[in-house]
Amino acid sequence: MLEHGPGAIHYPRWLDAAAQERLAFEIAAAIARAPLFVSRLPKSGLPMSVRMTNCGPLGWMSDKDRGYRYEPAHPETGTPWPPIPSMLLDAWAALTGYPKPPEACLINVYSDNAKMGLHQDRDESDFDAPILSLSLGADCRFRLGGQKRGDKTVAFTLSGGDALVLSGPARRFFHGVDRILPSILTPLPQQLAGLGARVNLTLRRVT
Ligand code: MD5
Ligand code: FE
Repeated sequence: MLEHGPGAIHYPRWLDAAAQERLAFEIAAAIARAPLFVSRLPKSGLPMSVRMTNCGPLGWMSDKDRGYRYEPAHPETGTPWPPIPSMLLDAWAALTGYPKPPEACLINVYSDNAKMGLHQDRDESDFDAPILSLSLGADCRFRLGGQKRGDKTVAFTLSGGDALVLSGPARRFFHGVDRILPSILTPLPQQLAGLGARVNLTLRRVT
């Protein structure tokens, strides 16, 4: 357990190899029901480099005209998002201790060259609930800043099986993924192989 900043707690290898495979199986089933799609930045319409989908009552997405938001259904199929797998609900309870269950689980799929620029998560009404991030597959260089864009940042590696809990001040910290690291040692479990190099699951309260 490592604290990278106030309220940013990193649990390296929180999921063992067998648990990573069970989770990969559940996520592959969710992707089969809710296909990966590409979100676009507001106004510019530029595509994000990650592909994504969601499970849970609400899912995060963005498009050119209406921007960042949560929606109850898939933007292309119009079907409600599939349920959050029980092992993720269990992980949320065990790691956050938060009394209410997560409402959204964003599934981000990174190819070798995908990244995510420094940003704050602020499309939720509930800023007091923690966020839980779980990673599968390739390592990434993760960057964590402070509550203001100009604050100093630290970088560390997130690996497959790692959990990161953001609560208190860290809930509002700027963060991003600088790059995916060579994945020879930690390929995605075979249930997800072929889709990309790294998968991140972000569980959140929204309302
Ligand atoms: C990822 N996803 O690795 C990350 C994991 C996103 C996103 O950032 O918005 O889809 S979520 C990590 C996170 C959330 C909120 C606060 C902090 C990290 N933090 O203070 O480090 O795909
Ligand atoms: Fe984020």
